[in-house]
Amino acid sequence: MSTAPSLTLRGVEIYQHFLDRAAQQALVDDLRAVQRAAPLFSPETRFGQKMSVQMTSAGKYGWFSDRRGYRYERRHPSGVDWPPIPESVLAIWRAVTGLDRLPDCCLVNFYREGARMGLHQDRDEADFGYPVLSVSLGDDGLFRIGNETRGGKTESIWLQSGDVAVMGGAARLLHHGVDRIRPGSSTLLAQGGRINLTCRVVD
Ligand SMILES: O=C(O)CCC(=O)C(=O)O
Ligand SMILES: [Mn+2]
Repeated sequence: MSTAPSLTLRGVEIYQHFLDRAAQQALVDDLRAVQRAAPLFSPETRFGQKMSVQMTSAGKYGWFSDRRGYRYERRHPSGVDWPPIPESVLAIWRAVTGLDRLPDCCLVNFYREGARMGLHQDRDEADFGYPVLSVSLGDDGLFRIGNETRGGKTESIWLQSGDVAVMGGAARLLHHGVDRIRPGSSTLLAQGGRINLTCRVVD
């Protein structure tokens, strides 16, 4: 593990190949347990459209969306508590951010072929002083980074399995999204696809 980003794009710090194959595999195993406790679901946007990404969460809060809007919920839609954030994920947070404060939510996004995530800001949290940390596993994902305001020029980078990205400081509120994944680009996930973990301090 290194603690300096290998590249910075618009202030987003990207640690390429941060996790070796064994660490990626261990994370996938831990996430399987998370998904058993809190199965993946397909939320609706506040406009009533089903999102192409499936998700679940671990931690004190889970991120949720439906026609009432975007928000954090204390429980999975089934009514069960979200499972705790795996130690393997917290270890990445500690190593990269150096913070004592741990994330309240680890959102797990699963992208099958054709899934995408439109440009958005992460702004459902109370304190934007804390960074957002994201981990990529499985197939490559084309990550687009824009500006704090909507519109304008954007830049993209293919995030690969084992890459970690941090949006903090001046980059905390940049618009970002995933245009598409590259199916078959990784052998990590037996069923293919891409997993993204997004860790955030919520309260
Ligand atoms: O999948 C990604 O890399 C980004 C996910 C994301 O931006 C989010 O869940 O808010
Ligand atoms: Mn986001």
